[in-house]
Parts: sequence; C-alpha cells; structure tokens
Amino acid sequence: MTDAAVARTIEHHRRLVERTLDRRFAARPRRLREAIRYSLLEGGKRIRPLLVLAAGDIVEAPRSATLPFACGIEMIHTYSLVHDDLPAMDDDDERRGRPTSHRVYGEGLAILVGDALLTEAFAVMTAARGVPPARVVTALACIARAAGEIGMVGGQALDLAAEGAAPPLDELRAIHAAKTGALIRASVQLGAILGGARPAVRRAFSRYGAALGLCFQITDDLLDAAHEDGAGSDRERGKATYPAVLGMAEAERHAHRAARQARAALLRFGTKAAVLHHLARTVEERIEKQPAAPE
Ligand code: GRG
Repeated sequence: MTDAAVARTIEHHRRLVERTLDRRFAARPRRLREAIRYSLLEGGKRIRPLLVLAAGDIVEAPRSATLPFACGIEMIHTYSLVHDDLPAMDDDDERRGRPTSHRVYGEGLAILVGDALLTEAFAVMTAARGVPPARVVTALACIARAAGEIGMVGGQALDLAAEGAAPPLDELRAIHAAKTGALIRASVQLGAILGGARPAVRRAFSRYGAALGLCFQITDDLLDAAHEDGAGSDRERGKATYPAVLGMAEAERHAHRAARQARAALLRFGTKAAVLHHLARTVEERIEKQPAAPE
C-alpha cells in the first residue's frame, strides 16, 4: 500500500465513524442531546476507532462487527474526557480546541453526558453483526475490563492518588498502562477478537497496542510539558508524568523506544499492517511538534 493509499483509507475510516456517530443521538430532553453531540462530534483525532478498524481489516473481521465497536470505544473515550475535565478532576476550560462541556452546559449536564455516552456505547456495540455472538460477548468483556476498575478508571484513581508525589518509573508505567494504555490496547484487541484471530496474532496485536499506548501517553506528557504556561499544566498540578520523572530528553527516548516496539510487533503482518504502521508513526511524530527539549 502506498502512503497515499494509507492516508485515503484512514480518511475513509474517520468519515465512516463520524457519520455513524452523527446519526446516533435522539435523546430527550433536547439539551442533553445537544451537549452529547457537542462533546462527541467535533475535533477528536479518532485514534481508537481507527485502530479498531485497521486491526479488524488485517484479520478480515466484517465491518458490520468492527464499526459498532469503533463507535463505542470513541464514545467511552469521550465520556472519560468529559469527566476528566470536570472541576472535581482536572477542572479544564478547553478541550478539542473549544470550551469544555461543563463550561458550556454546566457540571450536572456534563456528568450526565459522560454517563449517557458510557451506557449508550454498550448499546451501540451490541449491534455488532456478521460474526458469531460469542465473539461479540468476548469483545464486550474486553472493552468493559479496559474501561473499568482494572483499566482506565483504575488508572485514573492511581493518577489522582499520585498527584504531588514522584512515583518510581515502574509505578508511573503502571498508571499510564491502565489510564491511557488500556483503551488503546483494547482497540487493537477488539479487531482481533471480532476477526476470530489465532492466539499468536492476538498476542502480537496486544504487544503493538501496549507499546503504542505507552508512546501515546509519553508524547502527550511531552506536549503538555513543552507548551505549559503555568495554570492547568501537568507540572502545576503535580501530576506524575514521564518528563517529571525522567526529564524531557530521556522521556523522548522512551517514547521512541515504545514506537519501535510497536512497529516490531507488526513484522509478521507485512504490508497488511500498513495502516497500523502509519498510526504508530503519527503518534510518534507528535514528539516533533513540540519545541526542542531544553536539556
Ligand atoms: C474520568 C474515568 C475517567 C478517566 C479519565 C483518559 C483519562 C482518564 C483522562 C484524560 C487525561 C488525559 C488528557 C490523558 C492524556 C492522554 C489522553 C487520553 C489524551 C486525549 O486523547 P486524544 O489525544 O484525544 O486521543 P482526542 O481529543 O483526539 O480524542
């Protein structure tokens, strides 16, 4: 696949997900629907749904099964952002280039937006068709674990508890693996599960997803550290981040190493994995978007 063909595939997948999400919400009262649409439909990079579709394509999972999961995982991700931005958590004013949901709609409605997105995500995912029902059940269990107590929510709790402390590297890694990594890893695993992939393939996808999730979180930390202007930054909040624990230059090296590990996990798939390669490059290239490391 040429670079242009990969870019076209990704754009096609992104539009497909956005069109499907756009058709979805009919909540009453109207204000809730408006707040859900505001939070979900504009500005996200859609990395997680792109991973579900790309991984599913490698193992020939039907689109009728992967698309509902791609949409569901984006809804779960968006719920986590809306709740993370609340005054009780990060108290952020901006998200995806616009005022956060609670700034526009108030805290109460923003909590309900998150609740609705999380719950509806499971309704959307149960609409998966074209594969044996047992695979859908396994995929639902996979995403529930990744989003819940031992995944994203657990990671967020560990992150809150670590504020103001400087955890050792292995603890920081565990926080990141749960808070951000679990959903990214699950995105790739969902494709494999829905395609009925063999265990060796599932293990390779899982290695790719874990390494990509780590690279993603480190680059996010690096971007925050490079652009920080005091108020609201990770440093100001005393967040446990890679740059805080390792310094900028070493954190960058860790991000590149994780990207290399992600690519290495794809070797067995050859050119079939072109889109996953491209997505790993996109995440890694975010490092170059920050000003040069001061060390
Ligand atoms: C509140 C249950 C609960 C969990 C929150 C993921 C998370 C846990 C908080 C987000 C905090 C944060 C900004 C972490 C850095 C990594 C991250 C998830 C960035 C945002 O994801 P992107 O870059 O966002 O994929 P877009 O807007 O492109 O979808």
